[in-house]
Parts: sequence; C-alpha cells; structure tokens
Amino acid sequence: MEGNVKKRVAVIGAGPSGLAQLRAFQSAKAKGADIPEVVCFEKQSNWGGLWNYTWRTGLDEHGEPVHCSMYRYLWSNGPKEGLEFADYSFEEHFGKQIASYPPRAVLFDYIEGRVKKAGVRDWIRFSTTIRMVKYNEATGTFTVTAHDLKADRMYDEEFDHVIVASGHFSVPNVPEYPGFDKFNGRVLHAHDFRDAREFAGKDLLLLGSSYSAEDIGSQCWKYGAKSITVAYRNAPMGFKWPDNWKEVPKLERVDETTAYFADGTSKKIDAIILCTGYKHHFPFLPDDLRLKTANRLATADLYKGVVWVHNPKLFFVGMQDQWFTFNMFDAQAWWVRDAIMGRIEIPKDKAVLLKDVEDRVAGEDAGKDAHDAIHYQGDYVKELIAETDYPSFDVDGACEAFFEWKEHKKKDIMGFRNNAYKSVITGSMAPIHHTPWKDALEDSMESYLRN
Ligand code: FAD
Ligand code: NA0
Repeated sequence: MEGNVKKRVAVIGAGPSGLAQLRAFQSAKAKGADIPEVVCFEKQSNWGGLWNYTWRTGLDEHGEPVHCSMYRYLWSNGPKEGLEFADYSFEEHFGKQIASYPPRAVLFDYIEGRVKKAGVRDWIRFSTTIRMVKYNEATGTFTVTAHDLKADRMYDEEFDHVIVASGHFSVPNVPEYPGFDKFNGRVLHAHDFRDAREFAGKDLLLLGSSYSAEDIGSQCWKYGAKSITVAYRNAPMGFKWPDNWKEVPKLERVDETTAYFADGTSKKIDAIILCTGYKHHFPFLPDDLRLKTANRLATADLYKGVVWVHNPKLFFVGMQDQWFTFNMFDAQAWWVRDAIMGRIEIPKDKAVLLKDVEDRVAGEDAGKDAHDAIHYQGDYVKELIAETDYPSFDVDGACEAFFEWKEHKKKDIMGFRNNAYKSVITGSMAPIHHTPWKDALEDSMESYLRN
C-alpha cells in the first residue's frame, strides 16, 4: 500500500494472534513504513486472549460468553523454547534465562511485555465485541458492526481488510452420553474447569485423550484427586500413569453414581469432566465469510494458511491446530501485514489459491506421526518467515525441543516439566526449575522466577 491512500484494517481479537498482528504493523512503522490505520477490537477488558485468566465461567459481566479456557495452576504444556518470539526473547523480558515450562502468569507477562514495549495498547478498543462483518461488493469494503459493551452502544465502521484473530479454543464441543441428565455429580467441560482443588478426594471421570484430558487429569492428580479414570473414544494416551490413574475404552452410559465403559467395566465416580475439544466458531461472520474447518494443521479454505480463498481481503490468523504457537502467529501476522501493504502479491486466480490449500492438506495427510506433524508445521513457519522481514530463527532447533519434550513425556508424564532446553533465539540453556512440578503447589510469577 506504500504511497496509496491510507487503508483501514480491522483486527478481531487481542490474544497472542491479534497482538502479533499489531506488533507486525508497528515494527514496519518503526522502520519508516507508511502503515494502514489499524483498529483492534477485543471483547475482554484486557489483552492476552486465553492467557488472560478469569475466575468467571458461563457468561461475563456483560452477558457475553466467557472466552477464557485456562485454569489456575496451568503451566505451559510445551517447552517455552518452542514458542519464543524471535524479536523479543525471554532473557530480554525477564533480564535472565528462566526455566522451560512457565506457569500461565509468567507467559502472560511475557506476551504483554512485547506489546507494551511496542506501544500498541491504544490501537485496541477493549470491552468491544464484534457482532457482524459484511462485505460490500459495490465499495469493496467490509462493514464491521461493533458493540461497545461498557457504553452499551453498537456502531458500524468501514474497513478495507478484516483479520480474524478470535481464537478457536474457547467454544466447547460438548457431547452428551446416556444418563448425564440423571448423574448426581457435576458434569462440566474443560472450558469451565478452573480449580483442581475442587476435586480433591474425588473419583473423577474424564472424557477425551488429548492435551486437556492429560493436563486437567494431571492437575487434579497433583492437587489430591482420589482417582482419575480417562475414557478414550479411539486410542488411549498411553503414558505411564500413576497408580490411581486408569485409561479405559469409550464411555457407554452413566447412571446416578456410576460410569459404564465399552469393555464391560464400570467405575463409581463423583464428577465428569468433558475434555472433548473445541469448535471453530465465528458467530460474527456471515455464510460467505465464515471459516468452517476441522482442527488440523492444514485448515480448509485458507491460502498460505491465512488468506480466505473466497475473498482474499479477509484474513485469519492462528486457526491451525498448534504445535507452534506464538512464533507461528508472528510468521502469519508478518505475512498478512505484507500482503495488505502490497509487499507480497496474492494470486488473482482462485484456482491457484484452492490448489495451495489442496497441497497443504495432502502434505499434512502424508505425515505418519507426531514427528512428521511437528516438521510439517515447522516447515510452514519457515516458508512464511522467508517471505517477510520477521527475524529468521532456528526453526529446526525449536522442532528438536518438541521432539525432546515428547520423549520426556514418554519417560515421565508427571515429571517432564522438570527438564530444560536451549533457547533457539539466544542460544542459552534454561535452568532446571527449583522445585519439581508435582511439588510446586504455589505457582505465582514471584515463586517461579526465584532461582
Ligand atoms: P485466543 O488466545 O483465544 O485469543 C482470541 C481473542 O479474541 C480473545 O482475547 C477473545 O476475547 C477475542 N475475541 C473472540 N471473539 C471476539 C469478538 N467477536 N469480538 C472481539 N474479540 C473477540 N499454547 C501454548 O503455546 N502453550 C500452552 O501451554 C498452551 N496452553 C493452552 C491451554 C489451554 C487450556 C488452551 C485452551 C490453549 C492453550 N494453548 C497453549 C493454545 C492457545 O490457543 C494459544 O497459546 C493462544 O492463546 C492462541 O492465541 P489466539 O490469539 O489465536 O487466540
Ligand atoms: P483439547 O485436548 O481440549 O486441546 C485443545 C479430544 O476430545 C480428542 O481426544 C477427541 O477424541 C475427544 N473427543 C471429541 N469428541 C468426543 C466425544 N464425543 N466423545 C469422546 N471424546 C471426544 O482438544 P483436542 O482437540 O486436542 O482433543 C479433543 C488445545 O488446548 C490444544 O492446543 C492444547 O495444546 C491446549 N491445551 C493446553 C494445555 C496446557 O498447556 C492444557 C489443555 C489444553 P478422538 O477420539 O478424536 O481423539 C497445560
């Protein structure tokens, strides 16, 4: 766009993806570029997305669905060396190297540190939810309907581009099994889980066999649950679990007190936590703009993983399933910025865009296992950063940290967070944390950073 009339760009969401987008534009501005006017809309009263913890569940103070799916005592489930910003290292932020699996509050502080330094907070309209986005063929612009929740006022504004960065791990996928309506204990989804202490002394049933089941089960174990039973639909997680933890085949039904499984066994339980994943959910996008995709590495309908093939003025950031997170959002945000600023050309021929999506899907499908999937997403990150001025970093080194992490989990699922890895940004080794994860019941930033 350099040299053109100033464009207007709307960014929906100020989580890690939306903030990456703001930082991408700000970094171009800092290098002297004439950037578009960027307005970010965030429905919460603060930035950080999922990392902005709240005790609330259900509806918030304005009657809006609570976005947060995080819980107390959550520590990063992957090594921080896999997600470090290439333009803002942990050492720059904390003034020293820190241990590899920071609790939520520490990562929130890190995310915030970069955007505070960039000075982009006043680009964001907080407590403002986007209700609708419409594309106008005649003008080639989008009408964005925003709701200022504090003033309780709705208004429309025109934008040349919209970037959707509203996340996809907030709206729960909630299956129902026979007997849930009769069960005497609580049935809740992982999205509404907040404090493992609630389940101390209880016999718990978890459904699902992915990260939420693994981590919520581990939290509950750490804070004193009596037993954990995890029912899987397709395959067990297969870790070496503690003695009071069992994986069982699919749940068939429950009655008032007991769960019955596909292998004919049963277990008396006090509560059920549905760790059954999330939905890509965009109530503010009409049919012609709404992304419909499975949670996978190669999303449907996004050229280069970010451009809406049916209207290339619309972008999505962070919609993939995630091995890489913050640094992948950065790679995407820098690329989207350059596409909007005319530094990167998006092919005009829709067939080319569709072919790109098809190839990405085939590339992912060709992988055999998690190892291939990590490489696949690492290669995607490399592909994007090679096309922009995002600082290049050792993506293969980050993949190595993920491979080591997987091995550490296999060896000791309750102890993997006691390991340390080397930063691919600064080259320095993280210290081993002062307290083993299972004994660290207090996880404030102050206690984590005390070496
Ligand atoms: P989000 O963080 O979800 O942010 C989206 C933002 O959009 C939110 O602030 C939301 O309020 C806003 N928004 C949504 N709809 C609207 C609207 N209509 N109008 C205005 N604003 C809107 N990743 C890791 O790297 N390490 C981890 O340890 C890790 N742990 C996780 C634990 C849990 C329980 C979950 C669910 C996810 C975890 N993740 C982790 C993955 C997580 O998805 C990313 O770290 C990251 O938060 C994604 O950023 P995002 O900006 O794409 O989405
Ligand atoms: P997630 O685990 O919430 O992680 C999200 C799981 O749900 C799959 O195992 C799937 O089974 C199962 N499932 C879906 N429908 C079901 C049904 N009807 N009955 C039984 N089981 C059902 O979700 P997914 O999508 O990975 O798995 C769904 C994100 O949150 C991840 O990115 C993860 O990294 C993040 N997270 C991080 C942390 C920490 O950092 C903690 C929790 C979550 P199947 O059979 O399809 O495999 C600490």
